[in-house]
Amino acid sequence: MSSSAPLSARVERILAATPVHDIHTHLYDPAFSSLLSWGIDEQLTYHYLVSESFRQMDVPFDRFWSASKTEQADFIWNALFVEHSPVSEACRGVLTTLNALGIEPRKHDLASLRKWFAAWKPADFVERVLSLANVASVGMTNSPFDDEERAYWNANLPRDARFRGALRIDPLILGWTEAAPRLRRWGYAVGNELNQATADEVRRFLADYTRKYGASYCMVSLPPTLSYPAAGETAWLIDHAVLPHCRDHGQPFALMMGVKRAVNPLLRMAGDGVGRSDLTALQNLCSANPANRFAVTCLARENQHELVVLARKFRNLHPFGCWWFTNTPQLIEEITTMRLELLGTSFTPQHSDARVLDQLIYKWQHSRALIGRCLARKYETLEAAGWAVTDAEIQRDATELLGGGFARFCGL
Ligand code: FIX
Ligand code: ZN
Repeated sequence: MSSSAPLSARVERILAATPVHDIHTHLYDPAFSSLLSWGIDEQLTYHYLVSESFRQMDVPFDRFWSASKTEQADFIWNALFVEHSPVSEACRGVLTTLNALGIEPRKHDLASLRKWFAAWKPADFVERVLSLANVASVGMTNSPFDDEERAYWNANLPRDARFRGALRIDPLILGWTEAAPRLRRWGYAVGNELNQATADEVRRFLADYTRKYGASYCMVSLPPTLSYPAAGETAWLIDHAVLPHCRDHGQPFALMMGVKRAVNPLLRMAGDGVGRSDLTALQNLCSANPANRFAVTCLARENQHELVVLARKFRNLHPFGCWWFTNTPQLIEEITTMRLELLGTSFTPQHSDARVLDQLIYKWQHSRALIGRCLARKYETLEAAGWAVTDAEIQRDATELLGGGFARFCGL
């Protein structure tokens, strides 16, 4: 396609051809076999679909949770695809994924879809998905507090370098009372009191797991009630352990702000909600710790504008992603356009948050198209002002937005 082709087509083509470095997912290196989810039943029982399905079926919670995964997938397929039109973003995602895999979903029932997936060898399926999604690397979520995952790390399996480590520390800084005895069991001499000796041991723990994971950043998800500075364990641990650790290791601290865990526990993992954060806490973090870098995504739509304005003020702040309830076409367009208009290209528009390997296909197909549309509209306004963008410039920007900018922010 020549540079005389319509701008929107050039942008679409370049974005589609640019490999993405997906900075945050819940996927695992294929060597961690029992932890890597894929296939139609996993897609259908994704927690986004679980919460939607309960609105459309009257299956009691206990009945659903005591069912096998196959039966749960049957319930969800019937409720969301057979008895109602699958217009939600998460439902549409299943169809985009199947379609890209060459399957016409209306010509199949679940039994034949299961057969189709069962014919794949996991390693081949990984290659197929990464290639269809044009994903170059996958940021994992690695938690030292996950026993099943820890066992894999301790087994020192040969690693696939495309699956990149990220140190996840929610239980450490949000649940110190339960975390401290676990650290002690693992050989870190943390006391009950928060003092320098305990901080040093927490830092040793963070350093050990950073090395084990080859982590390029350290991450936490936070409730909307976070305040900083503040009395209490969370702010103390951030100040005395996490931020010094990040400075020592040249790592950003990634914050996912605004999740209200277990708003409805009957929904289990699908039961988390959203709340508006007070971003004064983030402003204080950025301004009090200029030698630290913060990569931040906010779950509440109401926090998006303030996040972008803060990023204009603090160059140690890098907004990323349209997370979870904001990963919908309308909000991606709104948020990405706002970020482009206030930050240029100095942010990372999207991460997939995929939990099922197959989802990389739809999450990136949908997001690439939307990011491309927002970008093309901006370039059109530049052309109107006499600044015609070249393909090389579009390529530079696409590389930056699809992970290049974040890699630099991480010091890679
Ligand atoms: O905290 C997180 O990393 C969230 O992304 C998850 O907790 C959440 O369940 C999710 O998958 C959202 O997309
Ligand atoms: Zn996540």
